[in-house]
Amino acid sequence: MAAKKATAKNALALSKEQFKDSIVKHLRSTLGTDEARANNQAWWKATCSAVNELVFDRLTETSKANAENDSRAVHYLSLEFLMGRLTVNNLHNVGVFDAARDALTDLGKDINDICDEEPDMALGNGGLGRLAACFIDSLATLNYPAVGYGIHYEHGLFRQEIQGGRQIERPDSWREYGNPWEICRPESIQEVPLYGYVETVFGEDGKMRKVWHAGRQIKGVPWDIPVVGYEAKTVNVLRLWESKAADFFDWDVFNAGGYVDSQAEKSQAEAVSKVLYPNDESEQGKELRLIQQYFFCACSLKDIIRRYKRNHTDFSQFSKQAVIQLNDTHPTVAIPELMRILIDEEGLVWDDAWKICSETFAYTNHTLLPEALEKWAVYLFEKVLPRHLEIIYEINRRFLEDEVEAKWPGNDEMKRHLSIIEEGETRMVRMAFLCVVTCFKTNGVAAMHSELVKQDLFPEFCELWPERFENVTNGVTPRRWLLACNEELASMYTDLVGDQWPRDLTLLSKANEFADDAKFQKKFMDIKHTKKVQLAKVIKDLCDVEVDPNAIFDIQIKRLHEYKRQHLNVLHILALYRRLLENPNYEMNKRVFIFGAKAAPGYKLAKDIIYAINKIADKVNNDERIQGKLKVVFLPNYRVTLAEKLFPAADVSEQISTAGYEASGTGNMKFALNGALTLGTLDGANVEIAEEVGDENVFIFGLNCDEVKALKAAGYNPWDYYYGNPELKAVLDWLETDYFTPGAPGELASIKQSLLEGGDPYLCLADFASYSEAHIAVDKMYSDKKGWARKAIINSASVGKFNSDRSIEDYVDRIWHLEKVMPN
Ligand code: Z15
Repeated sequence: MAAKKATAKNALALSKEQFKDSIVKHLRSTLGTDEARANNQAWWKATCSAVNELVFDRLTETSKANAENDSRAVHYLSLEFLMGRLTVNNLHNVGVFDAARDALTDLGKDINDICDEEPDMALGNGGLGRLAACFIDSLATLNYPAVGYGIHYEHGLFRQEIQGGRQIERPDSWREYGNPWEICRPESIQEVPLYGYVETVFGEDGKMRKVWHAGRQIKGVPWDIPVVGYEAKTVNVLRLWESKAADFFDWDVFNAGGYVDSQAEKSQAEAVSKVLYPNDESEQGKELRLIQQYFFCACSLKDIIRRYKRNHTDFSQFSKQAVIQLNDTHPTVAIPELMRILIDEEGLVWDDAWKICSETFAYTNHTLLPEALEKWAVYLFEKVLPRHLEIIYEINRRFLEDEVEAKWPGNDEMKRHLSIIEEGETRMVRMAFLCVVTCFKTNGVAAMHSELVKQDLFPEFCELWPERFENVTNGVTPRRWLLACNEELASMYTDLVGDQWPRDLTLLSKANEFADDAKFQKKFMDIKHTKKVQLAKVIKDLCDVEVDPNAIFDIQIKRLHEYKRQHLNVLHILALYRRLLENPNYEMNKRVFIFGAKAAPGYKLAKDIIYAINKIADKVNNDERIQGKLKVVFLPNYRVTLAEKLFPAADVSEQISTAGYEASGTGNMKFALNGALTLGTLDGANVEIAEEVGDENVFIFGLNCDEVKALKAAGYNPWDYYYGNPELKAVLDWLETDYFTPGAPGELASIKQSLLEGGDPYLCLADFASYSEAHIAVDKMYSDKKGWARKAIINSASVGKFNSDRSIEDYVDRIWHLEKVMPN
């Protein structure tokens, strides 16, 4: 089945014959091979080169249009962009997917095999990085002038192998054999100073100036990745900086006979963009991480200012032309860097520089977890960025002496409480405070999260400046997460509502009228079945486990974190397994529990949970007594490309974080869009999903956010639940035996320990009974085929709100205030 698309009316479209000619031409003249000798990798690159003839042309037209218009643009600064593969997406967005597929078929190649050659661009950890990727897709689709700025990591997120049930990290080398999508731009290289000291000098006018004498200089080399909007009118860029040794430094040392030293210098400089830090929600105190942050912020600001200066001679229009969005606090150092440039290099006075900064920067908060709220030791700042520390001190002094003093006169306790500098044994810079004090807007990523940002995280700042706080609920791009990953369902929707739904996802709501239509239900559920058959084959290949596509596919895919509670899922699986063993007639639909998750390499408990899932899977999957009613699968190396196969095949979407801890979630949206039913807590965007699809079409369980807070305040005691629920006690005790790890009792005990002696910080035991009941409701509902089909359809048809195009329009209306620019 092929998705019908707007190919015919797309002026850019290539015919099949033109595409064939172009691929063959590129095999020969770009790749130095031919049809007879080329391997699949060469075929893939030739296909990309054929598409790039269209893409690069649009890229140039877009940047010309923006330059001519002197357009206001958003600059999305993010340490992570989790792009995944680009080929299929770009083929769809340029409108030539069908032509490319047919051309390759004629040439004797299967487009799926060819596109499988592409490595994932995994320059991100999880939700935050994937959100950035969806946002730049939507910005291009909506024809907004935008640049994504990040780091050109040599190694993206590690590749996960499972050996003996345990996670092993292997380096990811996405560009090892060349990447046809990136363009090096040596003409836009920047230099970045680091370390050194600050000198105070007095000019002839008697005015004091600060001069930062850097101890070292590194070079930033920009690589541009084209970001192809749907139907390819706009092609924006993602500009990623690679660090290199500064030229002059090499030469100086080299000439002094220090060849070896210059090589050491070179490898230190190159270390900056070497590897993505693999922690999703915490990163403590690593100097190289601070340098990464500063490196890409400094390069990006210089780039933004260079472009601004082409059309302007002073900075009076700067904040009119440029808005800079900080994706979490990771790029916060851009704030003192812009202050430094304006004051020390451009000669502005403090007040003018401050006005520009506070009209230019906006900040998105993505978490309330205390361990994820960035703080940097003052001594590290002083060592790496001495001038920036001075500037932060001055920002803080003015904030405390002017604003806090005016609002809470004489209240020193309040000043300590709100200071950007946290006092203590090690003095720390609180990056989130610096953001809120500077930025004209601070936003959360789902309605509930944005309320908590105001009430729990920044209550006093909210009293000072209530108008600065916003919500923008997250979204996902329907091009990747429906059109490209589920062509069967995409095609069914195109037949139903026409070809505009990949822009306006609310058009899918038409399907609600057919939710009870037997023929429509059959078609919808047949597609679900097809996707389950496809996934079953992947599971067989990767895990050597046979699963029945008629079983309920119950999927939890996300980073491994205690607050996301994969271990709650595990406890329930053990309870089901135990019920089946105790009662061979226990009534239930066949169920396959599928996990995908990477653990941060240093996160011991997270890795223990992965081990437990794998050990339990071994036992359960090979236990003939339960007759295949229960299967457990841990898919190794979860990443965007695997996600694209999982969302379309899911019946149940596990969104089971402790209420109040998942800022939004975005996987929850991809599941619902592809017709899975959410089994979840009232957390993050689950709340809004339930609102859109109706409470009767989701399975909500557990404590809500207020109840979680109240229970914690009252003194939560997990032992009460342990002794109060015999089944829960039995499964926890099971973890201490050697049942799942024959001959090695205690290998899974750390999980039980964290839930009892460890205090169960995320209330797994408190929510267990409710979770278990919700699963029984899921099982009952699934037995009613028509009832389930109806709910699946309503879910898929009702989540138009979670299109990232809507998120971007919200950012534009509430924060960025951009105008669309249509390239020629
Ligand atoms: C990350 O992936 C998220 C928050 C963070 O603070 C960091 Cl460091 C990484 C996630 C949230 O956990 C998730 O709920 C949210 O949907 C996502 O960011 C995008 O906003």
